[in-house]
Amino acid sequence: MTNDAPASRPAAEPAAQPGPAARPAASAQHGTLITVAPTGAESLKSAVPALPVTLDELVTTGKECQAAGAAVIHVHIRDGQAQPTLDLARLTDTVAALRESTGLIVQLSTGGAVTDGFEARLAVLDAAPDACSLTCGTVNFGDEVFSNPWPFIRDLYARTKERGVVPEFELFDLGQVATLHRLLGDLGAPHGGHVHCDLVMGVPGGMPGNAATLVQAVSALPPGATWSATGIGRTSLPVIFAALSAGGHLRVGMEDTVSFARGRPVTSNAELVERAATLAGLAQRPPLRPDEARTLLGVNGRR
Ligand code: KMH
Ligand code: ZN
Repeated sequence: MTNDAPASRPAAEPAAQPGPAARPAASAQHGTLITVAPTGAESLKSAVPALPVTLDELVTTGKECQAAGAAVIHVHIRDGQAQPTLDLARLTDTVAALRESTGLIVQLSTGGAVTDGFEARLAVLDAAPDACSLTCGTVNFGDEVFSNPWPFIRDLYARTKERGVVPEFELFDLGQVATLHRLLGDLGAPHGGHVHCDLVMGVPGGMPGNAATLVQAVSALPPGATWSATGIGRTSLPVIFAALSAGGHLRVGMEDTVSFARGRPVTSNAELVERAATLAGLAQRPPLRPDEARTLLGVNGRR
């Protein structure tokens, strides 16, 4: 989902930074995991021409974003008419193509679009991604409802464990943090043994995207969990700064914001990743490479 334009002015031209491949390995504690969410299910290609919707566009975006500092790609796909789809053959081809052309951890969305049914969302795991998103509760989503009842959450989590797919727990509000505790209490640790969460902030209907809320949410997470945060629309930059200062990781991309600055549309996902990587570097926590991210998240090596 994207919302409004960010409230910030354009960032100053950043100083040149060595790319992630050019620097020595960072320890996970001292690096920043950057996830790119390039497409989402909400924006129309006709309204956002820079949105990657074809497989070629997605692969090109993945390569550019890896070069800019991303280690994980959160994937929604589109059909031949650029509409959101969970078509299994397309998902399987997408996983293969991203693996072929990038080193990114491939995380498929199990959220899909608000119109997708539970069976199709569960079947996403049949495409055998490295990782998947797993939202821990139902949330109002603008004028829609993003439905995630407890039995579905539980079934999806059980299936990630059976299939050896590493879940990322998407948390849109504090009640969902409580559900995450319930899930781990009932079914135990995820595949890979490590709990990683993503705070999705600023959705109209979810928790607001500001520093005070972020600190509260982080304090409620399970001990030992790592977390990233993403701010929707105009909350993108405040959430990046709050997450970096609180020791968190980052998710950016056109799924979450289509404005780079007030009145200035995003021209590519890579420029959002570049900005996040620059800010992470300034915070002395440079981007983690994909191999470092695999270690952090407990994701298997390349399949
Ligand atoms: N498109 C939203 C309804 C996810 O990817 O897991 C759900 C979403 C979350 O984007
Ligand atoms: Zn998503």
